[in-house]
Amino acid sequence: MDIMVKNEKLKTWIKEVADMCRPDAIHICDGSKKEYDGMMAMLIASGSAIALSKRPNSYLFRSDPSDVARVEDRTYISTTSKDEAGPTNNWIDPASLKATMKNLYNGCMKGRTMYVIPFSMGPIGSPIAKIGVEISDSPYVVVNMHIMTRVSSKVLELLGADGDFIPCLHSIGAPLEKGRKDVQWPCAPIESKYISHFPEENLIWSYGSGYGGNALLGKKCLALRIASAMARRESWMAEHMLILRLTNPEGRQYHIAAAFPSACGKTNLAMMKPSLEGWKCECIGDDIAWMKIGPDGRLYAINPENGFFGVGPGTSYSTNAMAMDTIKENTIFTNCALTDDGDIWWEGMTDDLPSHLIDWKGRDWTPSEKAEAAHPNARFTAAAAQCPVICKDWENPAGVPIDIFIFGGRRGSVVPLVYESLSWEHGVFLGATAASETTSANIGAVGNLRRDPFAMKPFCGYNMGDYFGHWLAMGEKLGGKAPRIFYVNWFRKNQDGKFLWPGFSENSRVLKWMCERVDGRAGADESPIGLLPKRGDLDLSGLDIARDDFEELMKVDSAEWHAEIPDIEAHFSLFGGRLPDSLKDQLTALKKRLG
Ligand code: OXD
Ligand code: MN
Repeated sequence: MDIMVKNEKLKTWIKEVADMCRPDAIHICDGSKKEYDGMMAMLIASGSAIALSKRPNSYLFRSDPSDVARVEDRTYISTTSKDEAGPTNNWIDPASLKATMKNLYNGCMKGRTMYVIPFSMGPIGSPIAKIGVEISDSPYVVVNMHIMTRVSSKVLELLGADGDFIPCLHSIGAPLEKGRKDVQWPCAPIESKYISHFPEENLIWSYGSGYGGNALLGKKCLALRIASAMARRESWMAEHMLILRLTNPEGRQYHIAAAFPSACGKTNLAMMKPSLEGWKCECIGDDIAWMKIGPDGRLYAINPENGFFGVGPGTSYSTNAMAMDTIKENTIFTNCALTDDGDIWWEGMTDDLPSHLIDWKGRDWTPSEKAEAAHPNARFTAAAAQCPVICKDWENPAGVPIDIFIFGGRRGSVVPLVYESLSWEHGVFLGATAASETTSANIGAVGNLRRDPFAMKPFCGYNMGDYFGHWLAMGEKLGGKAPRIFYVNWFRKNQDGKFLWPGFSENSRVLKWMCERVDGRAGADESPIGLLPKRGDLDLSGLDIARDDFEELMKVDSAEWHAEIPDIEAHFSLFGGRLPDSLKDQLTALKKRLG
């Protein structure tokens, strides 16, 4: 350890954690291919990973059935005052949360190796990057962090003796007694899982889960919850947004950042193949955007991640061919089904069902089975650089200038395909009131409507009322250079429950209208909720959509919108005095426009 770790804060922290967690060994990760291959060999030998004969250098993991998604109920923002965490976060005061967790951490790594993972969010050494160090007793976490972040001994060099980093402590919470054989996916029971954030000291403590955002602490914990609190202090933005570059047939580029709740199609949109002739889409990121105002006064975005942790089910060559090509090799799969010839499969991947599979729980599966073969939140982990449409500027430390923000969610009714905000303040109102039917990215009921402001409800590291205020303040700073704001709903259904809009590549038609709005070349109709494209404004050439269906898709029904108001009022009332006046004014104005 002394050879590699020169940083005083890191040395002290490693010692403190080792004294508390009492691992059998300590391994300082260097991020090399040798390290990755060695860890995978060990994971195969222990029975945790299965090498896939059909996909080069790719592996399947199966988690414990109790540990399959983020655990929002067990996720905490621990600030000195409860009000600082706000009404949308779980809160326990730092002293008692730390006391509880120290008890859990006490001896929790016995029988295991403690990995020290130095990583950079954003290109190593770039002025916008942030350095984190995750300590974890999960080798699965190490291999995933290798893909999702930049793990490297260069990070330690950069830290030098006195550089600062964000400490991210993780344990699966399953000490291994001497002589006991390990289980395939060790973790702690749900009631002792804690995913804790201490934004006042830029500190993360996670215990008990090995899955996704609970355990890969660079992603939701650092790049969103901790970063959002830093961003507010330092006047920038950390958002749950994909970033894409759209180029029109004349070669003009537009950069779009879009916030949708988890498992609502961010990865699909980020890698979309436009159905419109001559339009091109390139991916910069599929989940997180960090944005700063540049020297020209515009807002510039970077993707702090290095890979995609995408939802498998529903991904296919017809819905997202670019994702399918991204995961052809060098990919980690979690909770997918295994085919008889050594490949993975999930619901929606192919039209025909395989005649036999091993399901995500390791049991035989045939099409007569009622249960899904892959878990609905089954994931792939693959390097962004493998994406065939990754933008050449995706690692440019200067970022890309954002022209358009999109908010949205999954709504079977009420909300039309697309509309534009009337102003920045109205756009912030649209973000603040965004609602979506819940998905399996979180443990809990699926399909219930919930307000998920800016798709950040599970990820905002401070009082959401102040977060709304931060958006308004950023708008003031950006002035006339602020991105235009739109709201979309790809998921509206007719009375028979059929989707009214084909989605996927056809969403390029909606993006084209937005770009033309930016250039002042497309028209719109005023409606009580915002600006809607008229039929002629949206390029529907070559698309077979019945006139009635289109009208249904774009319908703004006053009675339905009136019925939304009490829910918006109840949502706003949560924030009490922290709700900015301008959002109250927006609600009053909406009511007035609805008549
Ligand atoms: C994700 C999520 O994994 O939002 O990106 O759950
Ligand atoms: Mn996400």
